[in-house]
Amino acid sequence: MKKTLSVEGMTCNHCVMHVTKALKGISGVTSAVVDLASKSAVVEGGALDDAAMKAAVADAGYEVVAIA
Ligand SMILES: [Cu+2]
Repeated sequence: MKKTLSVEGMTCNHCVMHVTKALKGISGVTSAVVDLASKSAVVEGGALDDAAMKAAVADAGYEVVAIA
Protein backbone atom coordinates (compact mmCIF):
# COMPACT_ATOMS: atom_id res chain seq x y z
CA MET A 1 0.00 0.00 0.00
CA LYS A 2 1.23 3.48 -0.86
CA LYS A 3 -0.18 6.84 0.13
CA THR A 4 0.84 10.39 -0.65
CA LEU A 5 0.42 12.98 2.08
CA SER A 6 0.35 16.73 1.66
CA VAL A 7 2.23 18.24 4.59
CA GLU A 8 2.13 21.90 5.60
CA GLY A 9 4.67 23.64 7.81
CA MET A 10 7.96 22.29 6.48
CA THR A 11 10.51 25.00 5.74
CA CYS A 12 13.88 23.26 5.63
CA ASN A 13 15.59 19.91 5.51
CA HIS A 14 15.39 19.56 9.26
CA CYS A 15 11.63 19.63 8.95
CA VAL A 16 11.88 16.96 6.27
CA MET A 17 13.93 14.82 8.64
CA HIS A 18 11.45 15.30 11.46
CA VAL A 19 8.50 14.30 9.29
CA THR A 20 10.39 11.37 7.81
CA LYS A 21 11.31 10.11 11.26
CA ALA A 22 7.74 10.54 12.52
CA LEU A 23 6.29 8.59 9.62
CA LYS A 24 8.89 5.82 9.79
CA GLY A 25 8.11 5.45 13.48
CA ILE A 26 4.59 4.29 12.76
CA SER A 27 4.14 0.54 12.92
CA GLY A 28 3.60 -0.97 9.49
CA VAL A 29 5.40 1.79 7.62
CA THR A 30 8.27 0.41 5.55
CA SER A 31 9.25 3.54 3.66
CA ALA A 32 8.66 7.28 3.90
CA VAL A 33 10.03 9.72 1.35
CA VAL A 34 9.40 13.37 2.16
CA ASP A 35 9.89 16.13 -0.39
CA LEU A 36 10.18 19.73 0.74
CA ALA A 37 9.58 21.42 -2.61
CA SER A 38 6.30 19.64 -3.27
CA LYS A 39 5.32 19.52 0.43
CA SER A 40 4.58 15.85 0.03
CA ALA A 41 5.37 12.57 1.68
CA VAL A 42 5.09 9.22 -0.05
CA VAL A 43 4.52 6.53 2.55
CA GLU A 44 4.59 2.80 1.90
CA GLY A 45 3.67 -0.01 4.21
CA GLY A 46 1.38 -2.89 4.94
CA ALA A 47 -1.61 -1.16 6.46
CA LEU A 48 -1.42 2.62 6.52
CA ASP A 49 -3.76 4.27 8.98
CA ASP A 50 -4.62 7.85 7.98
CA ALA A 51 -5.33 8.91 11.56
CA ALA A 52 -2.04 7.47 12.81
CA MET A 53 -0.09 9.26 10.10
CA LYS A 54 -1.84 12.56 10.82
CA ALA A 55 -1.21 12.17 14.54
CA ALA A 56 2.48 11.32 14.08
CA VAL A 57 3.06 14.29 11.80
CA ALA A 58 1.12 16.58 14.16
CA ASP A 59 3.25 15.35 17.08
CA ALA A 60 6.33 16.37 15.12
CA GLY A 61 4.87 19.85 14.70
CA TYR A 62 3.51 19.73 11.16
CA GLU A 63 0.11 19.25 9.58
CA VAL A 64 -1.21 16.71 7.11
CA VAL A 65 -3.73 18.57 4.96
CA ALA A 66 -4.53 15.85 2.47
CA ILE A 67 -4.03 12.13 1.95
CA ALA A 68 -4.27 10.55 -1.47
CU1 LIG B 1 12.88 23.08 9.17
